[in-house]
Amino acid sequence: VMKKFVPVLVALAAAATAHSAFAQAKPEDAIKYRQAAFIVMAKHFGSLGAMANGKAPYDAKVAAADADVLAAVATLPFTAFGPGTDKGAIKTEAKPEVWKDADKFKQADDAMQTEMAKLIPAARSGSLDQLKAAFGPTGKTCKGCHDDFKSK
Ligand code: ASC
Repeated sequence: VMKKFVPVLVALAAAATAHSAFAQAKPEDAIKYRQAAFIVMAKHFGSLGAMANGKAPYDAKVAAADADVLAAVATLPFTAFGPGTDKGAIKTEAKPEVWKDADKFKQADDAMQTEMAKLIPAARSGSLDQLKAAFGPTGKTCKGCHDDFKSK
């Protein structure tokens, strides 16, 4: 009887692993990937912040280019915090709470996505006032997640 179900189980397992880009990778591959995404995000988020805070001259083209990068890259790190990626051959600053409080971690990512969904059009709008209005709330979601889930 069990034999009959083996092919089904194999198919289900294949479907489940195909879901995550990192299912068959080493933990450090996922760690490197998410760190790389955060480095790129910090660069372009920082560029928007410098303009929003008057530390760099406002340049609508630069702001729009930053927005384009963030629109793609900000969606990526969450996918690389899968099970088993809490440690690996390279150091991670992710706290165990990422996996222990997985629902809360997902909420933290959702909060960032919600604010990014406002920041991105604001940064593309050509209006410094719109950029200023959207920047702070997005930065709060970065900080909120770091406070709970990133070791110092
Ligand atoms: C940045 C950056 C972060 C956030 C965070 C906001 O520019 O690199 O991680 O803002 O500092 O508090």
